[in-house]
Amino acid sequence: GTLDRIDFVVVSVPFVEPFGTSVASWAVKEALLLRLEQDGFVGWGECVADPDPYYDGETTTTARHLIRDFLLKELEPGRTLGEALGRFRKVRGNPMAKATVENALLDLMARRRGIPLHELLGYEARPVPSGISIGIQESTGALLAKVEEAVDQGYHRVKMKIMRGKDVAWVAAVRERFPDIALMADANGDYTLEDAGHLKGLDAFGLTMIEQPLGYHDIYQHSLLQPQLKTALCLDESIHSLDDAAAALGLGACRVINIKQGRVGGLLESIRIARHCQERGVPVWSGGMDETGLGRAVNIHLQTVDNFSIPGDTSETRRYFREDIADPPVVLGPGGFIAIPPGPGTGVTLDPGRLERYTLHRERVR
Ligand code: OSB
Ligand code: MG
Repeated sequence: GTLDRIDFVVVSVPFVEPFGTSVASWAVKEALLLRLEQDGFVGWGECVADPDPYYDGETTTTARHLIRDFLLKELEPGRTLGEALGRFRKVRGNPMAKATVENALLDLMARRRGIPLHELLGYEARPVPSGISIGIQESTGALLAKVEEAVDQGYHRVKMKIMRGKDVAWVAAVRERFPDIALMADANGDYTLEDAGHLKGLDAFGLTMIEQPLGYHDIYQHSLLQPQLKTALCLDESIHSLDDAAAALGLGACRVINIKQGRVGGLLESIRIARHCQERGVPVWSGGMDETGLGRAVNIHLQTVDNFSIPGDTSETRRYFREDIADPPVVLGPGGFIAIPPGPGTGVTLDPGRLERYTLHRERVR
């Protein structure tokens, strides 16, 4: 059926502290939200693009353009959800924009049916493991303090950001202090193949994986690096679709894939990737994009899918925001696990007062 109303809301929610990678540092979470209303039901989608092109080429502004001028057109009355999403194929690239619309439609559909998102996708609820991604720190002392806090809180795995000049010695310091934790490192593309010898130095620390050491769009050079390392490589930035994932596995470029549902065009493509990987014995995990509670809930539902067998970037709300726009907050339950928010759709609701407070821009599309 037709949608009664479509709105964009751009929010800017301050982080508790800036989040730094090898490429950029963000002090606030700026996100494009899409609101779809039909017959009194409302579905929301959060776009994972940043306002800048420093993690990926898409931005909140390009996503707004793609959604408004190209993707929403495909949601014509009489078309099923599957038909409409199939039509998105003719729009090249822009998976983050596509995922935003898909997420909002799936949330709307699940709410109409009165069922949780994971059930709409066909998966059963289960407790989701926790993981934390610790940004680039000023000193190894500061890093050790962050890791200690995370370990005390019961996180199942710790990911530390690395970059040139803050890598082997920093991982060594963490590993020496915490010999038994599940630890991994994410370089966000800071190295080249010429650094292979240096990166081999990371093999000594029993990392569960090294995420995206080489170019942000590269698969081939990772396939040359992987055989030189004992440690499994994991691709993040380079994977935008099932085709990319198939290329990476076919070339032996990695032994793990980070699925960020927003980066690969949505939940349905994520499930296709998870299956493809499962058939080849490659585990996947759910990467985060520092989402608000809305996008984080989507990632939690996704982790009910088979083959999400490694803890992801799913952390407590309080680690990102003093005040979030969504309820309920994500908290670590018994054993460090996270419960799926109960209720229809994503299970989270946006608080009108907080949404208003953090809104930068609103646009009624239809
Ligand atoms: O590379 O995984 C990444 C956040 C923003 C952009 C890129 C990345 C990240 C994270 C944080 O690592 C994950 C999270 O806690 O949501
Ligand atoms: Mg990453």
